Amino acid sequence: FLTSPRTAAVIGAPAMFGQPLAGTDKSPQLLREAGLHQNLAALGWRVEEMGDVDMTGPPGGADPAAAGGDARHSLAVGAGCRRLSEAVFEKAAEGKFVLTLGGDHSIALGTLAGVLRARPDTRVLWCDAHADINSPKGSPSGNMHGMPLSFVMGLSDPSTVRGLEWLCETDVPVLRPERIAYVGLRDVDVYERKILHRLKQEHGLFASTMQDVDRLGIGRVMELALEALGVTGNGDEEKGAPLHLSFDIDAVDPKVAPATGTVVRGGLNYREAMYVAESCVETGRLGSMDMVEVNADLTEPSAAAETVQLGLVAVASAMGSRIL
Ligand code: 6HN
Ligand code: MN
Ligand code: MN
Ligand code: MN
Repeated sequence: FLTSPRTAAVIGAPAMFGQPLAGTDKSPQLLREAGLHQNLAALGWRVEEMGDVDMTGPPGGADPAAAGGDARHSLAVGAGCRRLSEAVFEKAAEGKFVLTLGGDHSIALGTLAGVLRARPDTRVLWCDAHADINSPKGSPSGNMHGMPLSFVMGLSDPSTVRGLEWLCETDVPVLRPERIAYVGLRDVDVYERKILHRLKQEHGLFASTMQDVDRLGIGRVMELALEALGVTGNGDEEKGAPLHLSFDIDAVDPKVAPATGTVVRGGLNYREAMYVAESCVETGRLGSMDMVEVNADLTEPSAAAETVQLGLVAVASAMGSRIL
């Protein structure tokens, strides 16, 4: 699927309407300014910078706050994600590695729609403190960064949400529960718990928690996750399914990654976070990645800079950075 294996398309998705706190929209630029391109070039990548997708709202500029209710700002989220999905689709179809810089996690609605359309066999590693599988009705907050998987997995009907109609009109295969694996979970809502239990029982969904990391260690957890996804890869580029890594920085412990909007204590430590990225690239199947939920406006500058740096290093790890 990577016909242009050493070319990485970098797409900025400065989204903030999937949650209530301004600042996630600045991250693509902060990650670039911190040296993203130089890092990727040093790893041997040819970098194709696509700039930022407009994530602000529907064409014509209707008030993004006007739509929503159970799915807040759905017009803005939907319109932005539609544009993002087109950009991701195009680059994935060209056989390039697609790196998308969020933005809040609602952008995964766009990245996954694009990558699944181009590479229907895609498997997803979801590294997050949260399950992001709420339906508009089940969500306690109405924030769409907690919902992307519900739509991409066909659990909520996009045609019922203003701004998301395009998702059913486009030829995007549904992401089946067997094709997603969670790592880092520790804050799951009541409704989400029901869904995860059902998907686990009926489809063998792989949903690991921080307790599993405690018990088994990150090495075994990642081994099980990738095994469940069927991407234990032996480096054979011809065989096996592509892998997408959706990396929510709040998967990492707030002591290490404080600059994010929904902090939950008891997260991955620095090395565990790197290990997640490293074991993804080691499959030889990783073809796309999201780096999301960095919000440098929420802490004092040095803590924010450290979080941006962590995001950068996680991207580098996922894109082949080696200790030895
Ligand atoms: N994220 N489960 C909570 C909600 O509001 O639905 C938190 C979601 C957080 C989403 O961090 O990407
Ligand atoms: Mn998330
Ligand atoms: Mn999260
Ligand atoms: Mn099934």
